[in-house]
Amino acid sequence: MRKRRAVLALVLGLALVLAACGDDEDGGNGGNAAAGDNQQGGAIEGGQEFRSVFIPKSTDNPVFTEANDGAEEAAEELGTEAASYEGPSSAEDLEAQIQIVTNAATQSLDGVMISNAGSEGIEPAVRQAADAEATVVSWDSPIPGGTEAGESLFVAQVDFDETGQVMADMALELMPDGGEFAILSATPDAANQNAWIASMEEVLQGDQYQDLELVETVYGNDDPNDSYNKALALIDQYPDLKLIMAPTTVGIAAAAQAMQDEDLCGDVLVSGLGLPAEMKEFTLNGCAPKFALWSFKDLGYLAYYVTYGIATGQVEAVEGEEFEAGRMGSYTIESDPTRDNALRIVMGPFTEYDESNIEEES
Ligand code: RAM
Repeated sequence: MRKRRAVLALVLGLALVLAACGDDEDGGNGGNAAAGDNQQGGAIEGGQEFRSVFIPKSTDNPVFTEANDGAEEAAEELGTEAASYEGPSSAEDLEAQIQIVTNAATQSLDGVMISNAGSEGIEPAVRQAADAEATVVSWDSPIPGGTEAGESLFVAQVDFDETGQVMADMALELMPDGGEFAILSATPDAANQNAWIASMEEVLQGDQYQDLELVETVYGNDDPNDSYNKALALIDQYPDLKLIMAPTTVGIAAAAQAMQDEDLCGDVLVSGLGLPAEMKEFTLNGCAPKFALWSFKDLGYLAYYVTYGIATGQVEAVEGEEFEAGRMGSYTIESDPTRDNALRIVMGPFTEYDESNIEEES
């Protein structure tokens, strides 16, 4: 009897050593069942258990519903459980978002996919979720502290510096003779908008933009009424204002509506990042002749795919790694040039909209 126990202990010990070696090989990155199954560049395969939460900045914003539709499409394709869609009802309610991430940690979820509504405030909760073995992937708006804060990867919609360039170029095209313009942003500490604004301000230093004068940046908190009122306040305060640049789908639609209601379309133009379905009317009537965006549905699809891939050990989440995510094709993980100690993949592309394509795209 004693001897049999000793043999059993030896076998168990060996199994543990082998399991530990396996973990090392796959980088120890959140993997479970399928660790090491996937070769570099391989397609992420479905069928494994994956319990997750998909967290928008707020549930009252249609772009996030589109992203969640994409995540559901990915779940169906992979034959996995759809993520539960949970977010604050307002993008200003940072505490509610932090609470959802904290809950994910206590529920032992495999994946947390988040568009960070705030800035560093979310980091203790992200750390808690990562320590509880959840794979945390940000999409749309990243976790500032990156991998050190517990984020495995950021699924960037487009390159953040390119966003600044695109907005500066649209501003120049809309006011070729120069003049005053203002930025109407989302919440004051939204990680994505702040990075885009910083990059736009840098681009504006270039000689060709010297006649564009940025007078102020105001915040409508991704709330339609608040954004509408902030747009009205801008035109009151700056009678010579020629353009409102809104790097938020909520802000741009509200500002365009405000200019239309004030009969100011054409005098004060509106541009930025907008949802084609919400902007069509304003593009065709000249309130917002030009704006840009990417596909939120594709972004949600890709975020779900790669989070599942990391959580199941098929993707290690290391720099230089290539993988294939269903209908979105191949991506290579790279270090994020806009944050220290952070990894990203870039989805793209940007689509610019104007009267020539708005009808077919919306
Ligand atoms: C709003 C949100 C979102 C941003 C878009 C452009 O819907 O702030 O985070 O990506 O605008």
